[in-house]
Formats: sequence, structure tokens, C-alpha cells
Amino acid sequence: DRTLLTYEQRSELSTNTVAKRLFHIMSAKKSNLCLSIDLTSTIKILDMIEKVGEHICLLKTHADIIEDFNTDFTVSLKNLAKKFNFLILEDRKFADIGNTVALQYSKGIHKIAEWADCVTVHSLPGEGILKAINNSCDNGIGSRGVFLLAEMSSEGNLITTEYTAQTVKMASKYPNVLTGFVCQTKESFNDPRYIQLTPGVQFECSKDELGQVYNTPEKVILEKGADVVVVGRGIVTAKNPEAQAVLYKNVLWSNYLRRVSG
Ligand code: 5FU
Repeated sequence: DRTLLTYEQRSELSTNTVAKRLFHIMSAKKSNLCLSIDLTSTIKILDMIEKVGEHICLLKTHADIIEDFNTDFTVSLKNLAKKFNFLILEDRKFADIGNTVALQYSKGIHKIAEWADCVTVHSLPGEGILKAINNSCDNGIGSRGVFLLAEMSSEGNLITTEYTAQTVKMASKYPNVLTGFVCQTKESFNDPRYIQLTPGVQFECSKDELGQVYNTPEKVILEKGADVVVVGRGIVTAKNPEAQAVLYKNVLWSNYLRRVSG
């Protein structure tokens, strides 16, 4: 059972550099909290990171919602990642043929490959998408990672258990580029090298008005097998985001300790 191993034990097994680094950061900072920073201005994003950066292991972005995106911003982002010791995940959810994804990954306004340690990718188009990112990494972009979407948190999504199983099978051919899976359940995969990233988490409300479904921090760690937990509006829209981030960090970490101590 991968969920009974410690993050340190799992970092020893990692075959992807980003997964290894992330496991190390988690144990060093005693945090398995990923902040989803779904804000639309660069100033607001950078301000928020100054407040919560110390408490997170991973920062999840949506570059395409930022109104004033620019390269100075990505330089600042990378500096903050260094200062606070967290990694950056661009939640781009690539879902096209390999050739197009290779372009979307490295070109355009966002040049994602230059600043994001890892990206999210749909398995729907087939493994060309993993090859594309793998090749970009070979071409000198350095050690990058992919979180493959194996399940989603939203109500009525079309992913079946068969789709999840096939996704995990496809990924098994790319251990060097695969950081982990975005998924909701412990049963979706077994391999301890990979990180389970689970969104749809809040202390309070169980849904939003557009189909998002929430579980509590305790439930996703103890029952659902989450390794890194994504919290967005639960922190970002709080009156005091820093205090709220500390609350999430502490409850997530204590439940992880409970899990690995059996
Ligand atoms: F793959 C997924 C998923 O299944 N559910 C998600 O909610 C990704 N997400 C992202 O996590 C979504 O795009 C948001 O950026 C974030 C959740 O934000 P929230 O404010 O905590 O609901």
C-alpha cells in the first residue's frame, strides 16, 4: 500500500526528478499543501505568494486566466519559488496531438516549459502527448514532470474506471517524465513512485454552483490516498489567507502523520 510509506521513503524510489524534489520539499517544509492560485492579476498573485509561500510545497497556476501575463512575472514567480522553496505546476490540462502540445508547451505567450516545473496533461489523445513532453525535456529544457489526469473532481465528468486504468497503464511507459496522477481515489494507482495530487478540497462547503465537488482534508488524506492536496478558493478567498493556509497545512500534515504511522 503506497499510502503507508513516508514521503522520504517514496523519494528514494522516484524515477522523475520533479517527484523526487517535491517529496523532499514536502518533508523539509512539513507541508503537503498545494495552493491553486486562481487569481487574474500578476500583482495579486505575487502578493498572495508572499503571504502563503512559506506554507506550501507546490503552487498551481492557470497562466491563461492572467490578464497581464508577461515575462517579468515569470521571473518573479521563479524567484519566489526559490525563496520559499516550492515547485510550480501549470494546470494547463493539455489535450491535443503530440505535435500541437509540444508547441503549446514551449511557445506562444506563455512559454510554459521555461518556468513551470510540471504540467497537467489529459490522457484522452493517447501517449503522443507524453512523448511530446518527454522530447521537450530531452531537448534541453531540463528535468520536467507531468501530472496525468486519471480522475476529475467535477460532477458528471465522463471518466470511467476503465479510462482511469488505461491512463495508469499508458503512463507506466514514461516513468522518467511522470510525476504523478491527478485523481480522487487511492485505488486508481499503486506505484509508490508517483504522487497523488487531489483537488476539490475545503473545510466547509461540499459543492460550488458549477459542479465542483469538495471533500475535507482529513478524508482526502486518510480515505482517498492523496499525497499533495490542492486548495484554491478555500485559501485564496479567505479573509486571512495566510492564517487559513497554516490551518490547512497543519491539518493535512497531521493526517499524513496519522496515515503513515498506521
Ligand atoms: F483536474 C482538476 C480537477 O479534477 N478538479 C479541479 O478542481 C483540477 N482542478 C483544479 O483545481 C481547478 O482548475 C482549480 O484550479 C483547482 C480547484 O480550485 P478550488 O477553488 O479549490 O475549487
